[in-house]
Amino acid sequence: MQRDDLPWWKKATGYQVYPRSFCDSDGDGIGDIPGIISKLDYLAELGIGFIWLSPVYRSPMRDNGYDIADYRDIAPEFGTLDDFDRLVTEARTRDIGIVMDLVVNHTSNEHDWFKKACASREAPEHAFYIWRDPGPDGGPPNDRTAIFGGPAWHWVEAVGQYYFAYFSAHQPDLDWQNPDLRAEIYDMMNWWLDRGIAGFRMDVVSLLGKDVDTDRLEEGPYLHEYLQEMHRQTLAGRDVVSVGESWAVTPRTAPLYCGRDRGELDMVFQFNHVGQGWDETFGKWKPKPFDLVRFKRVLFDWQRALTDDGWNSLFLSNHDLPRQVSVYGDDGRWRVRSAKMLAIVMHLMKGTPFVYQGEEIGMTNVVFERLDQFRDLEIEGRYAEMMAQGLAMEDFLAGANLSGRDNARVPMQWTGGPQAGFTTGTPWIEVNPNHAEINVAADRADPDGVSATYRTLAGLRRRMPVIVQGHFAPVTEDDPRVFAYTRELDGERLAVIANFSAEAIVFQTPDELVGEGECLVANAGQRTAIEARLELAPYEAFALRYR
Ligand code: TEU
Repeated sequence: MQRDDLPWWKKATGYQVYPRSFCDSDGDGIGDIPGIISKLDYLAELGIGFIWLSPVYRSPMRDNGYDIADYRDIAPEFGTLDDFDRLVTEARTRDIGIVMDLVVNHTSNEHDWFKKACASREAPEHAFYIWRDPGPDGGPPNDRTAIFGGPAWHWVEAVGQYYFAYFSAHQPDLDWQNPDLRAEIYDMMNWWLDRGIAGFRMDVVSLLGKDVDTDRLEEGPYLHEYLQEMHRQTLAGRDVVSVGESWAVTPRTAPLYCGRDRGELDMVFQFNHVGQGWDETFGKWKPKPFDLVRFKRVLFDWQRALTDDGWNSLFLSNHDLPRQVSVYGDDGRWRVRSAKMLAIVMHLMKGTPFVYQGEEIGMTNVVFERLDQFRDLEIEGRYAEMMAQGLAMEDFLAGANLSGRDNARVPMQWTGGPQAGFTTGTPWIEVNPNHAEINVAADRADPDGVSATYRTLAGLRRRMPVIVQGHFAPVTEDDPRVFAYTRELDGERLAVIANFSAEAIVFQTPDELVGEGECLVANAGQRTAIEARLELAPYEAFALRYR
């Protein structure tokens, strides 16, 4: 049975563009919108259905655009509103939607609202932000610290109050409890939706319902009331997609955001599968050795939680995370094969897959040897903290190289030529020297390149309802080396099997998987049967449709 009533974003593969690092058209060393337009044919060939565009709004770029100074204008280094409209139109002609990044937990401290808010308590904009009087000792209202280091409260002499900024002092939090502020945001969202965008990715969405007085920040008391209101006033009745980013959401709370009858969002970006690899004390700066059983447990729990209601997003990479082949695969000898394996395993689960720029050619982490090579404000904040704790420079650099956000932010590697073909000028952050070997031109020239597998996967998803809709069933959850599952819809059945290790192994196949069929995708040779005693090559992965 064909199921053509499915929303387009369930059949589509998403692709995240980080504009600053994607393609520079004018030689200033910073990627821009005309650069993105020039690569639309490349993205269309890859078979993607929509682009999630990291912020392109006017911004002082302290956090590369996640600090917005004007919600209704484009950063001059990225282009103009006309360029943006052209991007939307040009993408549409290729059946690609443009999904904007909605960053409304905070603005930049250079937003006009905030400047007015700091000038006078009487200004209406003052009430757009979170202000509190000093605590009893004259200091900040409480000792909350900011995500990027230092205190979360900052004193403004002119109004004699502290403002709350959960990320950095340059990113003051908006007061969502103020209905006038919420109305401004909805109005702005409609302004973009009316320009023809395909939806929103919503930055740190689970912080919007916070109550700073009781220190309930994540998934706070007002969250779902606001998301429902937002939906009614902006998204309802439009054929767009909405994805809420949350570091706090769990399989238990996810249905509250994306359950069918909730009237909130279509799906969430969750990070449980990322966080399972972090140290209890040092977090991402000291990751644990990869543990497949732990990793599968989280992903399978999410598959189970949203089996009948809600929808999963499927991803391992974004602009905040290190490169997936370096974390979960092998970025040396088995780079190409393990990059394909990760794609096969992720894209064939139930949900909408997201590819982060460069992932489709197996781009790896970069190695920086000096502090001044990093650009991320998180590294800056973290460095100050670590030095205060007496950490050795080399230990700091090791953590930053392993987990720092700049890994994902070095320029897209288009060619093996100067500056990886990203710019004719000096890039704002150094290119990875391995672009000589790892680049789009080389990968595409190779029929066995990584991007060929991504193209195949996107095509399969468009064609095969079982990939979109099929029931998901995990197999051998406790096996420390094999990742396997089945999908089933209306009598059609698929198996996906992957060896997450650098050794050739023999998998004692559970009876339910033994059978013959057609190979849909593979990274180490075609397979037309799954035997009881299955020999798997290092990092081998494949999907088989049973006869
Ligand atoms: O990220 C949310 C967030 O919490 C991350 O900053 C995360 O904590 C961090 O990467 C872990 O090291 C979103 C954006 O994706 C990120 O780029 C922004 O910096 C952040 O919000 C603030 O807008």
